[in-house]
Amino acid sequence: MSVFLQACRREPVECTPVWLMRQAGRYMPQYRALRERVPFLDLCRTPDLAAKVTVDAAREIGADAAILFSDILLLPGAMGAQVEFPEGGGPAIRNPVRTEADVASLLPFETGSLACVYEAIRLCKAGLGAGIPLIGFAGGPFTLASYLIEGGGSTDHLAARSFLYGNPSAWRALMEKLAAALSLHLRAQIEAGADAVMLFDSWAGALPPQEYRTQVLPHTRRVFESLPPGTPSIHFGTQLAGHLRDLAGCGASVVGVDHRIDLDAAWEALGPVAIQGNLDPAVLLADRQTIERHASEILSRAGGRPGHIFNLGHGVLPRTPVESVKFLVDFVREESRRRRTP
Ligand code: 1CP
Repeated sequence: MSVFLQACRREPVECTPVWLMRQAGRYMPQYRALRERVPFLDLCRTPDLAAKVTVDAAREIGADAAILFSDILLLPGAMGAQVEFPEGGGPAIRNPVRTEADVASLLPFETGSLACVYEAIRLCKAGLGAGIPLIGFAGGPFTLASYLIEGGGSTDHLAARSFLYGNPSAWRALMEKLAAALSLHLRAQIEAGADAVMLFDSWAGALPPQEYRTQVLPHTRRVFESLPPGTPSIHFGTQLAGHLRDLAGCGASVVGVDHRIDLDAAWEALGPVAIQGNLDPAVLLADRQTIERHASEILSRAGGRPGHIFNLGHGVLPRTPVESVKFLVDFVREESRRRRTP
């Protein structure tokens, strides 16, 4: 079995598995060249192109796992949100959710509307072979709700937070709709061949722990609990240091943490789950010695305990040199193997 899947199960491994969020993306010249010709959503919706981007990126950097090239906003799009990715700007939703009636008019998700995603997964599996596992994914309930309500990206998520406080029954209905859709979407990805699935609840840290615990987490847990038993699952979010004790019970086998917390402190708060993280993506803009020093520190904080998957604290930054990414991946593999050799 691959070191990535072993680590998801907290089994001992010969070296620490490593992959990077956004490992297929704008820091890669081949990706930028492809994007000159193909709009982002077309790329996501064309199975052979999405699969090629996924497989090429994982192979080029030597990652221990591939993540499907897609986007979290495809699912809201399949539920009636008019999602656009304007060139050079963040995503936009032209018909944001602002009232209880807007929530009611979101369509129930049918997997047939994202058949292109499942086809891309089948092609990825054929291209990757048995050696490199594939991660399928979706956005977490709070993060999807935030894009739907804000009508795009947001730094403070104020519209989403005030919707939660001001319309508790509509919020609950929205969470229920999203959780049902997420469960179907993730299960269809697993059926198509994804070896593990990940929920990116990237912005859930915007909520106070009490609200997160009561208004979001039960829905997240229901999604994870609906997956086929034994399927490795990852929950990721940023700025969740105050939520870790709650996240320990989210139902995922792995919790991804960002770089705003020490890995060992996070693991202590989480208890017996696997952990993924957590190098500051900005470290990859520095020289090799600096990359080595910071990656070593994370390996030391993991302390050789089973169940650590090395990753960044958030996605690879577009300015990152490809050579630095490859250097990091090789370094983590070699250094973690060296530390395990008596
Ligand atoms: O080429 C381009 O200009 C598009 C840039 C881009 C890419 C490469 C977007 C637009 N999405 C993606 C791919 C993507 N998105 C992946 C592919 C797999 C990988 O290599 O990791 C994944 C997992 C995502 C997930 C995603 N999309 C998240 C969660 C992860 C995170 O970064 O926190 C979020 C929040 C989005 C929304 C989104 N899509 C794209 C952008 C620029 C954004 C963020 C905008 C914002 O800040 O609100």
